[in-house]
Amino acid sequence: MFEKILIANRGEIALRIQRACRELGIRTITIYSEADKDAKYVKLADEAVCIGPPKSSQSYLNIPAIISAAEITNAQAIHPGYGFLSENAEFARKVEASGFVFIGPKPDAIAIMGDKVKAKEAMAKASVPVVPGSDGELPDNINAIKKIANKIGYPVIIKAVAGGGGRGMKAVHYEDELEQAFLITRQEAEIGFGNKAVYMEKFLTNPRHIEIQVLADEYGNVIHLGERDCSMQRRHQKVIEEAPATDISESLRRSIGNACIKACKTIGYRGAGTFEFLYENGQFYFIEMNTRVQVEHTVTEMITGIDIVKEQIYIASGEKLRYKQTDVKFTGHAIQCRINAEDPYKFTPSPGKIDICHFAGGIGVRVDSHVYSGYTVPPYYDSMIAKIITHADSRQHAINKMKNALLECNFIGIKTNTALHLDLLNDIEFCTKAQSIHYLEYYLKEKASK
Ligand code: MV4
Repeated sequence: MFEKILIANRGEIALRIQRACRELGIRTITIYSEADKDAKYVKLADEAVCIGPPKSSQSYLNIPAIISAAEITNAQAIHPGYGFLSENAEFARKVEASGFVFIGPKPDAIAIMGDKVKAKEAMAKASVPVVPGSDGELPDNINAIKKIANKIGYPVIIKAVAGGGGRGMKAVHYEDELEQAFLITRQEAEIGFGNKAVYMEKFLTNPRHIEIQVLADEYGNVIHLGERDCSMQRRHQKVIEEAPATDISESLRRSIGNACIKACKTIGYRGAGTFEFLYENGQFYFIEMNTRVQVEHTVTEMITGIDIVKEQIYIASGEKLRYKQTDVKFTGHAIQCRINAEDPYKFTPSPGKIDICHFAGGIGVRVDSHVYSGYTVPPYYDSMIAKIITHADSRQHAINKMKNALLECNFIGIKTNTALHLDLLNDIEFCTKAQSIHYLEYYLKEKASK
């Protein structure tokens, strides 16, 4: 096992990784920008290295600065967390070339999954169900593109090959919108990702977002940890996540889980990973794979009792997977609310000093947060300041527990979105049946018009 790990991230995930390291007896090195010098995990770290000014491009995205920090502190491994450099194949390569272990997949696997066409091809080959679409990248010729769209059938969606997470995509309902959408998506892809390649898929109009968590070791052992429903989102920002997903039977979970396991074995995947699917009319359609630990990994941890971050570290240190599929048992229901420093209805960021910060407690209540009374939320980064997770024997009991937990929380000095969460948890539609990826935006529009 490692003796010393550098955590190349900030916020709650930096603290989450630090906790896992501590429990494993590993010393932690934290890197931080000037804006994060007062963060809790910086104060708690065994060593902390300031790597630059607040702007991410000069700190958390600054590869040479991070590698230098690892060198001067004699780190053995680097955990990238989520966001920032976590899915940057070049970073993973440089980490390895500098003699450190990258706590994540092999750089080539990150690169393949970063190319959405290659990812889909790899999955289709491993018989994971994918969204029907173009055979790879779209050609330049508009008539050829029209033919492809006709074959798929409208509506279709054009997506950037280098995109993902909702950036660089456009739905097309009629042929006369096709050329414009193609040109715009291509231009946005070129500007946003430096790669103008785009591809086409059948546009699913009312799907749910359901994803499968996997763990794979270096030796070809792979398990799945079931699914999460992440349909409650606004502008591609998830708001509430839960596990298990409503209406997914044990046999459907097993079959989609096994398909993901087979895919991991086919591509030689290593580490924690998530298969993102759209789920519509009882069918799963693969869209993307995330090669990092995710914000919502927590709900899976609660229902399986498996510490995903610790397992990432065990896998990176070369250990064999410590669980077999038959060891994985799903217990109860977990739900997570992302607490953001923002206006609950206007969604404008609300950084600044938290004069008083009080969190909830009790059985089945988990709080993952780096903030405390007197902490100042910097304006430079993501507005998420905490994750509240509840776990109970049923979905409704987890919801009830969450409502209590949110009422117990108190943040004075900044605005947070707890009121929005409470509204949703009291919404009969949310509570009684599974909703699609469009529900939250529809709900907010309805609410605003009343
Ligand atoms: C889609 C889709 C409908 N049909 N692909 C958005 C994020 C990116 N991961 C993929 N996304 C979508 N791809 C097809 N063929 C609808 C979305 C989508 C979405 C997906 C997941 C969660 C929220 C979403 C919100 C809007 C659109």
